[in-house]
Amino acid sequence: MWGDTHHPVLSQTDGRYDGRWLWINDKANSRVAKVDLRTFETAAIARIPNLQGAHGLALYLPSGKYLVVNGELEHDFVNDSTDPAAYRSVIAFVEAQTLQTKFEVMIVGNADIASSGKDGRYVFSTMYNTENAVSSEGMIERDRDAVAAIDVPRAEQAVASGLGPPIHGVPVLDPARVPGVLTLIPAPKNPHGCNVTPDGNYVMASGKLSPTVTIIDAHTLKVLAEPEVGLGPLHTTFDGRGNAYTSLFIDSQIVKWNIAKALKGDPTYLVDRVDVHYNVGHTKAAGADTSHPSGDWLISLNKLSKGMYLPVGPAMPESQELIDISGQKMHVVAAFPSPSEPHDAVFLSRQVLADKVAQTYEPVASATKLGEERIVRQGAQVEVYMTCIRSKFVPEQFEVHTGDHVTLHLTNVETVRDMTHGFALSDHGINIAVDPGQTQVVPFVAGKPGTYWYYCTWFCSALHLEMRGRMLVKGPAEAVSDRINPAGPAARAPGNTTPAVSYE
Ligand code: CUK
Ligand code: CUA
Ligand code: CA
Repeated sequence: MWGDTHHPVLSQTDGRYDGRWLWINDKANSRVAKVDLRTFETAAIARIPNLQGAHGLALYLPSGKYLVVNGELEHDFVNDSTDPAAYRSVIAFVEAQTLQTKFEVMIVGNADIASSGKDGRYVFSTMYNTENAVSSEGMIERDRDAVAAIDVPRAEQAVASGLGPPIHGVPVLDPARVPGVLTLIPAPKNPHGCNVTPDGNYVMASGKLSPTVTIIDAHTLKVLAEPEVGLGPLHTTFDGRGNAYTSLFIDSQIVKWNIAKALKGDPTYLVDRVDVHYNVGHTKAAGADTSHPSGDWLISLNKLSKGMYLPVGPAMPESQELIDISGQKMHVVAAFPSPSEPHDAVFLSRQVLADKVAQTYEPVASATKLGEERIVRQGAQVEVYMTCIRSKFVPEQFEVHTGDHVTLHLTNVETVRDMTHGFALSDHGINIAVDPGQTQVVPFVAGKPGTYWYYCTWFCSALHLEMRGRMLVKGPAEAVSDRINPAGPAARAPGNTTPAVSYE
């Protein structure tokens, strides 16, 4: 029920963000998720076979056909042994819309961060453990590790001609048997960030343990230059005007440098550096993953805040900073605390979303309509079809037996944007939000006999507190009724003589 998410990726059409989908990795559970930007809700989650530690994530460009998912953690996925000599990893190609894993490329070592070329040929991944070691010391033995370049059309051909024997249902290409599918480009030392420039010409591998960024030609795969940028370079982003911005974890800086000058060996390639607070990890400029960055803003996602904010315990809030990059010099314009940890970000103009985001949910065919609320009982299976609208649940009462398997189908019949209602059920571990037009389905087992109130947990009107109802749990021998409660003043408890108040 939880994930370790790192890297959000936005869908693109013609080299621009199109505001439709966002994908994100779950490192801990080897999964990817797809978020529908009409609702900002998760539309699908899929597990990737053979892969452990789904880390780097990139969209294969320009088609957007695949997500490239990097396996960071080596293991023996062929025989499930614990023998490190058999440890391998995979870079998975997952169909972006269906989340089906189409094929994988096996690597010795691991894959860290991913980025796609722009012409449909190569995708790139940094590898910090070419040693294939299992200890921290072992992983930093070599002075150079690698950037992996996968020739995607070559891999597709190989899969089509049966060169990828299926492992756990997925064709896996072994580069030892399929020449040309994988090229390893040497890069120092435990390289981390992997970022293709907006024009698709270069891949930047940020050195991490080396104070350099390795510039690789994205077409010929040759190393072109290795400019020094500062200590602990982690990620590089772009303004579309020929400048790169690299985060420096150890120096706690963003450094701006000119790509053409660095390639020519012009010593004035460093343009500007700005202090951030503190220990920046990812940095992202607006639109930097597209072919058309907007070149105006950059965000610095900082791992530590070192006392910038209120002392709220041994753990502190972390920090993010917004930086104006529209001019020659960078300017930090805002810093704000954020929960641990602000990892990576994508950055798009709100205009892109303006005509995409839904005002309310389109009711599904199975949505309960006003007046059609009901209880459907089959033995110990009980379906409760409920509606909610300001400020009432219907039914306000239903009966079940202890131990019944109850499924609540709750439809919010509001037609106004932002009129969310919540539903919490006492002592049953349930609290959900239901947005306008949305139907949520919640299964649970009825607890011991007694009265359990459910109540709205989203402050929705002056009658928010009154928006509540009862689940009456009966003993096994007691009769239960399928009648849903009478509405209005008649629902007063016997003996209560206070007249009902009516609200418009
Ligand atoms: S990567 Cu995932 S652990 Cu996003 Cu720089 Cu840090
Ligand atoms: Cu509905 Cu509060
Ligand atoms: Ca290494």
